[in-house]
Amino acid sequence: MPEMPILYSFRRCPYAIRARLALAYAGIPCELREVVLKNKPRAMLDASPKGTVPVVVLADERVIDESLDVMHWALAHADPDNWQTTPTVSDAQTLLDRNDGDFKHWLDRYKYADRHPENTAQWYREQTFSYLEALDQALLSNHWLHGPSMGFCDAAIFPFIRQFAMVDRSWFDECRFIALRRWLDRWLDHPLYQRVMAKYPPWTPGDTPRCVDWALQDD
Ligand SMILES: N[C@@H](CCC(=O)N[C@@H](CS)C(=O)NCC(=O)O)C(=O)O
Repeated sequence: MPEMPILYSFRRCPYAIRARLALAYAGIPCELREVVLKNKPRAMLDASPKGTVPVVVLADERVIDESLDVMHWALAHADPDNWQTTPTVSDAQTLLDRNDGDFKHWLDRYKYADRHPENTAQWYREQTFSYLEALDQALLSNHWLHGPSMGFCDAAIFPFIRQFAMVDRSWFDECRFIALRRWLDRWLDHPLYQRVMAKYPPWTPGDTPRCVDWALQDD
């Protein structure tokens, strides 16, 4: 059996979560190296000097260090439920661009409003509403952005909405974006999500490799 890809990951990072969702879905076992962002391992920085997670190092030493690229690579390997089908929502790519652009920008300010005292947390939250509204509308007639079953955009966007909801869970649970709330609940109950959120201690060089076979992992 060829050597497994190495995945540098941080459990709560939304970019790392979307990468792990795709790897788990595609059934690609990995050597998982949990990273402490304040103390990134030398081996990770040697592979990808920009210092963000996720980073995948393949057996042939190729490096994939953008989360969407990790997803595409995983799905090229296996896509059992057709995650790559065209989403039902016509502007799914626009939603994804907005997610990684403006929405992430405001999400960071909402989450860390104390570090951005020019405005209140509530104000930062309001800046996300047009995007949340668009997602909510898209989910009104279908369970998933891709239609009746989940797909690439669902997996790519979900970890960011999870993070947003967790900033003030009681506010989110009462907010007007009802279809979006149901979509989030569907995700949070999903075995795929639960599998990729298993907790691991940080990796240090010399550790026995922690091989994660997502399919067999205990939830
Ligand atoms: N465009 C990158 C962004 C990844 C990213 O920013 N990850 C954050 C963690 S959520 C990170 O590693 N930040 C570096 C740091 O905090 O030092 C991707 O899609 O993979």
